[in-house]
Amino acid sequence: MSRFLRAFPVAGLIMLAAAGQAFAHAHLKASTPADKASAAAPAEINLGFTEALDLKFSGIAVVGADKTDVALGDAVLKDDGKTLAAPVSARLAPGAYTVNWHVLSVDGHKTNGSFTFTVTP
Ligand SMILES: [Cu+2]
Repeated sequence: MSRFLRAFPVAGLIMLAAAGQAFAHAHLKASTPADKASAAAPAEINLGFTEALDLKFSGIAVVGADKTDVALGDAVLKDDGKTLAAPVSARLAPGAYTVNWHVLSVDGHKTNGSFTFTVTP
């Protein structure tokens, strides 16, 4: 025990809790399509996270350049518990798209983010 922790035990606990949370949150590790990728129309949006997710409170939305929502099938959680995927219902026309995601990791923390990709002709 350092002198600091003896003098400020509550501050020490808060610091430990904050450090634990930084590692426990689900961050997007990899995706298909990848961030800023130019690729053929994807059949599925696939997002790999650093932590296991709670499917019930996790979701993916894709928006086209004209702000219209792209129809996706129901999102599923892959066997590793960390990969969220949703089938793309219709073939995407060439153009720019934004993926918006939100997830709840099993530690109870919510994270969200977005990235873009381009479908080539
Ligand atoms: Cu967390």
